[in-house]
Amino acid sequence: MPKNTFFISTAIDYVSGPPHLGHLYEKILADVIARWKRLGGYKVHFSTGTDEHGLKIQRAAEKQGKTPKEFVDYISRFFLNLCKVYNISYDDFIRTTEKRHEDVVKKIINKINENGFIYKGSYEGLYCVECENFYTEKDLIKGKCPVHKKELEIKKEDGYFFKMSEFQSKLIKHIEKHPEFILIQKKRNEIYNRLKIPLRDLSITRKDVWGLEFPLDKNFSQFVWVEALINYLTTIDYPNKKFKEFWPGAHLIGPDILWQHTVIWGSIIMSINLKLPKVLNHGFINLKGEKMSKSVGNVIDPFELAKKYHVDAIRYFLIREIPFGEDGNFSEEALKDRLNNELANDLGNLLSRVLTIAEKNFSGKIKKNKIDEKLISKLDVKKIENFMNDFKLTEVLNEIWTFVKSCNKHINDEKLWAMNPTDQEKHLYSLFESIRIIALLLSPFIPETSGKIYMQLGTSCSSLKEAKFGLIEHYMVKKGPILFNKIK
Ligand code: ME8
Repeated sequence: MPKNTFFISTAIDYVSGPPHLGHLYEKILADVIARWKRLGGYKVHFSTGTDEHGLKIQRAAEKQGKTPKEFVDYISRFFLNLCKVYNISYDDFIRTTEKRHEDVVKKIINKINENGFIYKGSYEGLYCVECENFYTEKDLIKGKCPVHKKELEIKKEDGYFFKMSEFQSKLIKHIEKHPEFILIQKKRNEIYNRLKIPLRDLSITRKDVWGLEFPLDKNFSQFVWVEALINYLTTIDYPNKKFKEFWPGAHLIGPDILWQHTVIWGSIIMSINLKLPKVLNHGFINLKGEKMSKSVGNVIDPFELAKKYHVDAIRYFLIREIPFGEDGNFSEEALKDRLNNELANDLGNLLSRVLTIAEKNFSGKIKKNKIDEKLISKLDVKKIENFMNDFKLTEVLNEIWTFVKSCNKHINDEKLWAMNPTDQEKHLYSLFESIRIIALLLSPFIPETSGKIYMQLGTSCSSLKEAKFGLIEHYMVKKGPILFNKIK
């Protein structure tokens, strides 16, 4: 990716049913990263969207008595709406049933073919419809799909194949030379070890399945995975200006589709001589220890959750609770705890205490003063930036929170409320500067709340360069509604 541009994508979600909290989690992670990069002055392209072809969708539509297109139009809207409700700042919401996608897919398949990596043949294997993937006996757990724990179907396919086997050693070398290709080391090792087993060619066509027509033979539709992965090129308008500006990007995805994004996508990308992207692999959200998924049926509905809790509290909770790359549990009890103790008490009270004194004793006007070095030494912006560069989002929040607590402790230790007005004003200036910078650093995570804080401070920030103390000449503050209501 050229300097100063940043392309981040989420997976495109299957529209076999409405979104659950796992889908939301991924979008929030990507949103935080995209917002942070924008604050850092990057030109960002952030894509998300829906994956609308394949047998799984076809069967879900049949169940509802709808045509596949009617069905995907209906379900895709839930995903779009999810982005609106949760303030996901995407630049492009891509649907694989769009014409622009079909056009790019055609170009890519033709290019792979011209480069000599497609042939006609036949294949029989064990197929998981949920994964839209063939498995070998070795992959199975107790004879069932390793991801969905469901029986597999035997499928015989005549069709076209992609010579993926040719890329095995290149992929191994790439991982060795560029470990950052797969962010999380444990999962990187898993892929690396799986690549020691001979890599089979990939069947890339299907018969009588809802999908895009295969450009080389209209008797076939395309295997959904290959077509879906190409969305990452469609969204940046391959092969035009935007593509040149933004490729290669960073694909944010969950653990179940790491193989597809590293081995399948990696091979496709190599077959058309492009630079490989990076894969940012997060963990699963579990419910009572089990992966939340549509097929298991143990899902949390993010729309229902947003009716009960502030959207920013949900965004904050998911990132603070689950370190990037690890699996984590969701529970409403834990969400309430963080909402009440951290957002309402630590952050909300900090703002409200300082504003109360400023309004009572200074009518909200606080002029520039010497910065309290002891207080600001508790915030290490560089450390936060480094964490962010390594996608250690939980650590970023931990670090910011240590500073929020330090500000509260400072008020208590100094007995701010009981000081003489001259000293009080000095401390208030440092505290408002601290809160402004806290709001700035938190804005990718809880954007609506940062906006509310800025309003009450009578100022706002739009760049990480403003994370410096002593920038504001004077404050004219005004207390507003409290940031977070506690929930019993
Ligand atoms: O796999 N916790 O779509 P999908 C965290 N269409 N993330 C989760 C999750 C959970 N419980 N459940 C799902 C697909 N995800 C394909 C992708 S991309 C070219 C095609 C994540 O709807 C999952 O890991 O099953 C994936 O990254 C995304 O949600 C979409 O999953």
